[in-house]
Amino acid sequence: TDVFLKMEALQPTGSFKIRGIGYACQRAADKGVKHFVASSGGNAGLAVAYAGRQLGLPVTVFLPTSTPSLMIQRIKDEGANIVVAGAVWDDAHLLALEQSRAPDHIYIPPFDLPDIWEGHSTLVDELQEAGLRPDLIVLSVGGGGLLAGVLRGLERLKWTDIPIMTTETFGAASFARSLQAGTPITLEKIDSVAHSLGAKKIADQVFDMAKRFRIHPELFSDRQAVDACLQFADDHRLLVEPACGAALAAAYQALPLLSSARQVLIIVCGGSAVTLEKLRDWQAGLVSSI
Ligand code: PLV
Repeated sequence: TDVFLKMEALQPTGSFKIRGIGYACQRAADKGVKHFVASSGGNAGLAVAYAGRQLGLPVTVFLPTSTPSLMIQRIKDEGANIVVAGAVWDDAHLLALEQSRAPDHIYIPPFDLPDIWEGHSTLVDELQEAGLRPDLIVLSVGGGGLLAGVLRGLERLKWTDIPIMTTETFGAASFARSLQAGTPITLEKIDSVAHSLGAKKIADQVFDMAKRFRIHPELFSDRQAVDACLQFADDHRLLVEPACGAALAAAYQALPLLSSARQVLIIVCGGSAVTLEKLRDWQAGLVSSI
């Protein structure tokens, strides 16, 4: 199997988020919006802060208390105002929505917005430009924005036969559990070090889009996701979050679906809320692989 890596970790702000969020912010600025309000587990907020600075507009980011201080600092360094509120992203989201009702303000959510999916879909156009038509795509799912973008891109190219392996951790499995239930369900809590996958519920529209595709949901333990990040750092000299480690774990665990494919594309979605020390601490504190 040839494994190709789409290195979204190398984007400005360290994740794929700037594709869709940059596009959404640019469109809003063109329409005369004067202030961006965001909620985020971290990476989406960093992307909004970056886009706001590029566009010369102020940004306020609502973050849950689970956001690591290094991420808060990174967002501050982009010049954004920060409000830390609520235990998980869903709480921060409700507060940000409220705040964005002010005149000329717009709410930029982390994943549930068609403009964001449109921006993310450019990732698939780049595959075509590079002459790569994979026979399996592996990607992580939080609220489903990355998945929606990829599905949108595949539909545009009429590549809808390409199967998708979605990866999550057991404690943030809102998409896999929803597929099982046949309807989007809300998790009672997020229980994973993959904080960036921590949306309690997948976007409804994304769940509906996914029905038109062959989706193979896979779940990994936090330990497997963290181990994959550390292995990846050794192999490719690049740090990524456990949210991304979940996708990498599919390869490091050599899942049969990957071994039977000819050309696999793994989206290395990245994530800035990570240090080598943090990964090592997690690894030391987590129970062995399930
Ligand atoms: N993170 C969102 C949602 O958090 C955020 O606010 O930053 N990989 C990384 C590194 C991410 O940061 C995210 C999303 C995902 C994967 C999942 O993307 P999604 O939400 O579009 O499925 C709660």
